[in-house]
Amino acid sequence: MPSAAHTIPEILLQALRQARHVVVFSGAGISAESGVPTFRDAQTGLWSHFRAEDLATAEAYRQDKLLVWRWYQWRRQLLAQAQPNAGHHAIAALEQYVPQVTVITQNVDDLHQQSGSTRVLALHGNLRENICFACRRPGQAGPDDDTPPRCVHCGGSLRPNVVWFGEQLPTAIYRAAEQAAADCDLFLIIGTSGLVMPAASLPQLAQRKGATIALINAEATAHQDLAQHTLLGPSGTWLPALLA
Ligand code: BV8
Ligand code: ZN
Repeated sequence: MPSAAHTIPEILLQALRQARHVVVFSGAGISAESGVPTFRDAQTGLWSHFRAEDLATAEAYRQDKLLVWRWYQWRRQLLAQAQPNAGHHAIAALEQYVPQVTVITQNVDDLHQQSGSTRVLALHGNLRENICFACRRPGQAGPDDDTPPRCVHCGGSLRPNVVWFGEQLPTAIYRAAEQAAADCDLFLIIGTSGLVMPAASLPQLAQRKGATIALINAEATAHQDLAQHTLLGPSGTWLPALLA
């Protein structure tokens, strides 16, 4: 439970109470306490064992389909054990007393959706889904498929339905995210290093439009100078205290 050290500034609580539209912008940090490794945390970050450029790109898949496929299958196995944590649940509960809540997530783990949030804009896709590398139509794969199954429509190989580096974000989803950032009164940045574009430009858009910005993260990040409020520490502790 939150200790006295996790005292929320009264002015932030007031901004939350008065908010008509709250945006929650999340990254891998919000899922860390669910046991899903983040990308850049030194001790557990996936990238610390691999290089993003070697794995999360279409070029990497062309170069070494099995390596990339098996990395994603390994991540899906981790995800199969993961449950939403107190931070996800606090965000879902927000909908009971804020007229409009939009979750914009960079994560591909589906945990916001599983915790009950009803409006989730998944900018980078969904690790649980597969599409065909050639025709991009949906395809089915099982946890034991250690080679990418074939597309039933065109015979191409399946790939995870995520946005790789160098690939465009889904246009309608990103446009909805920009509209939410421009419309909201309160923009909460949760568990992201703020390095990946164009997602990391959304907080600036919210700030330009006059929203109150609050940041919750285990450590300082690039977005800190945008935030009126910075709460350093685990989101699984701060969010229940903020949204209780
Ligand atoms: C595009 C899906 C163009 C795949 C992901 C040079 C400069 C600027 C940009 C670029 C550049 N070179 C290339 C680019 C563009 C590139 C980019 O931004 N690169 C970065 C690395 C510099 N972007 C792209 O390629 C994007 N596409 O630009 O397309 C285009 C345009 C038109 C037509 C065609 C093409 C696509 C980007 C999407 C990439 N896909 N994911 C997969 O999952 O495998 S991004 C990946 O990183 C994840 O989605 C992840 O969410 C995301 C961001 O990372 P974070 O979520 O922030 O996670 P991270 O580990 O970094 O940080 C976690 C934080 O949490 C830490 O601060 C930690 O302290 C904190 N934390 C940890 N535990 C806790 C906690 N906080 C609170 N509580 C805790 N318990
Ligand atoms: Zn196909």
